Amino acid sequence: MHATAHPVLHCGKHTLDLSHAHVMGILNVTPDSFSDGGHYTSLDAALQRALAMQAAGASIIDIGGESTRPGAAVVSAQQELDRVAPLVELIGRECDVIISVDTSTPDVMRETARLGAGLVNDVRALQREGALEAAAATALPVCLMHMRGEPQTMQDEPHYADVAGEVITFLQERIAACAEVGITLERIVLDPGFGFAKNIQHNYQLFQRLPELLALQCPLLVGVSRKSMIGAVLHKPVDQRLYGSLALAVMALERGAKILRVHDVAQTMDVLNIFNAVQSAIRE
Ligand code: 7PM
Repeated sequence: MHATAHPVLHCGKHTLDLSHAHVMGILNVTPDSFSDGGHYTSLDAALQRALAMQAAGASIIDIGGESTRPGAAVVSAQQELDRVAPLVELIGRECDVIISVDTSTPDVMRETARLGAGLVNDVRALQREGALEAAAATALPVCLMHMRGEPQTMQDEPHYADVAGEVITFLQERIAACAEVGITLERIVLDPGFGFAKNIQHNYQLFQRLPELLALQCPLLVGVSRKSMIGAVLHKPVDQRLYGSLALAVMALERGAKILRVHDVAQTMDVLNIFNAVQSAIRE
């Protein structure tokens, strides 16, 4: 069930086996802590978090330099690289996980790939000038995420006639753009972009219709951990959204997601391992 045409992702020196689902742990890079190119204590704290996520079962660690959060300040390519490069180097050396770099910046894609990153995670789906070519040159897989506009303004009354249909059309167009620069389907991961230019109803409609995205023949990444779509239903602040996040994790797996982007790796691994136990019982 839900088999994509390509059962593995080749992420540099690592291979991600897509016959089962995986957890991508979020490594929060606080904007100020690496502005000097790598303060030892901040770098060490990040490494400790990365090691803990690896021990808890994460297959991928997602490192963000330029903040993708709504309303976040724009940083220069050099600032972004100064923040993220020391981490990619350090985690690449000390951990045995795939490093994903959350970036839309061509130079950051190129340089972090050189330093050992295994996945390009672009919330702008390679729409920035030169991003398609840079991603193609890395030879790494790319995660194409749906968003409309820019993080600063994307939540200003987004409107869709058919949110799932429009997300699918957008992702199809980005797949076609990738094909033109030689990024083929076996290098593409798709992400509907929960919380990006979508209101609460949009997010739940899209989540319900996640299986329709499987028709695009690429593995699906879902990032809902602690997001406002959970807060809006539960009326709970971000630090009390774990059970809501785990509920959506189960349902994302049921709907065919192959990568879950989460803050709480150990707890999500329990969900994933139970899901896998049920799945393998079905197949026997
Ligand atoms: C507010 C909104 C705060 C969003 C933080 C976020 C995704 C991502 C992010 C995602 C992929 C967060 C997000 N979300 N990359 N980067 N998919 N591929 O929760 O859903 O960290 S930022």
